[in-house]
Amino acid sequence: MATSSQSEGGATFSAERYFATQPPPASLEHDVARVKEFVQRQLKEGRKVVLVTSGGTTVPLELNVVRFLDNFSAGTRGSTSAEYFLKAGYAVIFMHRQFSLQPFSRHYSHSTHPFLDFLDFDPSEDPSEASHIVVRPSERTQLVEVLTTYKAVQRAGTLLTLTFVTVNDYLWLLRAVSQEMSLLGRSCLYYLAAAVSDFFLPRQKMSEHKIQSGKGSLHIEMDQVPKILKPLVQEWTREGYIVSFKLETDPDLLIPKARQALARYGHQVVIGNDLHRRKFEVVFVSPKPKVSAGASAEDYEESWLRIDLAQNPQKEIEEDIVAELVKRHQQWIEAAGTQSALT
Ligand code: PAZ
Repeated sequence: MATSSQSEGGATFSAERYFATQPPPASLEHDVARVKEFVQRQLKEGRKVVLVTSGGTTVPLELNVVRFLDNFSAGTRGSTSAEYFLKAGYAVIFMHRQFSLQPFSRHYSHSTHPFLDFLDFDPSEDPSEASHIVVRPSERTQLVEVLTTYKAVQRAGTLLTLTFVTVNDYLWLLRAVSQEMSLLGRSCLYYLAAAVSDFFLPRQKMSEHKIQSGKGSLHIEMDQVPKILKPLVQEWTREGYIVSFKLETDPDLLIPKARQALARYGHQVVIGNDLHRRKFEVVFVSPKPKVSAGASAEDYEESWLRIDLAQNPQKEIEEDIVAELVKRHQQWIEAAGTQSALT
């Protein structure tokens, strides 16, 4: 949401100040109880757990909200990746924007593949009296595959879904979930693919009622959302393997911004993606082994991941992203084991 007329200054909230002044969402306690139970079960069953965040956050402009700013994400990256993590044996906490794409049901999105289009009346019956509805033959193979995995995941209890709408819901939920997940130590992975607003309107500055027109142009000054990766890495989940995403529209900014994030927050990987190339190209940026605080550009390494959609239009880049992260996460767990054996 940065604009070319952005001014310097304006309030920057620290995470502490943010949580001391902005109210938690009403559903937080209930969500935390579900996460606690889920984490305990996965601990008992010895599974790794990944938190996938997905979809965009809104920034309401009024307390009785009529208008809001939004972020573009459809939730494709997050929902697709969640399926590949489940396939790789992870339990998944899928924290997503309400009504954005979800694992499994994403294959039947109302806009690209509406479910009414793959159902038919039984051809042997009169449609006006039909008692059976059938799936069109051309849709059956995919439906059986999706349904089989979906049912298996339900039986195994390895998918927990949480929803957010506003950036405030997102921040409170992320803090609470990461604090619960910290019990898992190095077995937890964070895959932060949601498109989160950088700016917000504090509750104290919001108009109670719908902003009225008729008084000329509207000027809104927003404050900066706290840089939440900092407390996430340094306080809430010190042992988690943290992967953040960086979206840019200027390709020249992608790698410098990814390195800057790693230098600032000290987490494990930034995956950079360009808005228009994100379905077939991403870049993994990570510290070279043994980089300490105050690192310079030479201390980071990049590896590009590309797929050829012309050759294979069904291929999903998330399959390769997840495979690479599963490998890196395992190496990181093993490296910690080696370090503690050496000390
Ligand atoms: O949800 P989607 O598939 O349409 O988009 C995914 C994405 C571009 C939002 C994600 O890959 C990403 O980069 N998230 C972080 C965005 C950011 O820089 O805040």
